[in-house]
Amino acid sequence: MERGSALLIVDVQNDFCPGGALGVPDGDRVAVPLSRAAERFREAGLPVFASRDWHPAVTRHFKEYGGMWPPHCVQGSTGADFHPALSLPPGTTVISKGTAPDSDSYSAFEGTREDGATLGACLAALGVGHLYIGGLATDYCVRSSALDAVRAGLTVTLLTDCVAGVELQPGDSARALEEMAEAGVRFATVDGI
Ligand code: VGL
Ligand code: ZN
Repeated sequence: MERGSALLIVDVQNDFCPGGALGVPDGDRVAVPLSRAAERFREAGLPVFASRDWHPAVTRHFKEYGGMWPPHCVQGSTGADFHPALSLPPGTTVISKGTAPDSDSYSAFEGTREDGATLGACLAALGVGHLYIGGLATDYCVRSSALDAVRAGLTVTLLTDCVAGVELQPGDSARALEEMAEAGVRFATVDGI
């Protein structure tokens, strides 16, 4: 958590938690450690970003329109709200993604702040060189965001005690972790940073 670090909390939303439209096993268990991480970043004066999956009601991301997922995280729905156990410090920047009706947009780097600025532009403007990432889901949006962060030239640390995977196929999360490691992503736990 040196100067130039930032935290990205990926998609800790009701629909990705048990009982939600696309419940990730143990998805709710990342909320508490990520809240702790966010508080530590805030105390250190470091930026915190929280992405949210933010889909229109009709999108090719959903099964009924040719995609692979049941409807989830529809803009303005309760399922799209951040999980109640996730506490975001004042000043957290929300990044919305998946708003285009014709793409999956798994990566938070395809998302934008309320004023339309991309995540990449926000990070660059703040001089962020090291991005810490946790959230949901390991095998989709976390994976995709971490790989994009590496491609953007950032040092990336994945908080391994703050992620959970969809696991459509058993082993998907483990494979995603391997892929991230090969790309140069570092691994740490919240208490180790
Ligand atoms: C996600 C599946 C569909 C994610 C989003 O946030 O990982 N997964 N949409
Ligand atoms: Zn989605």
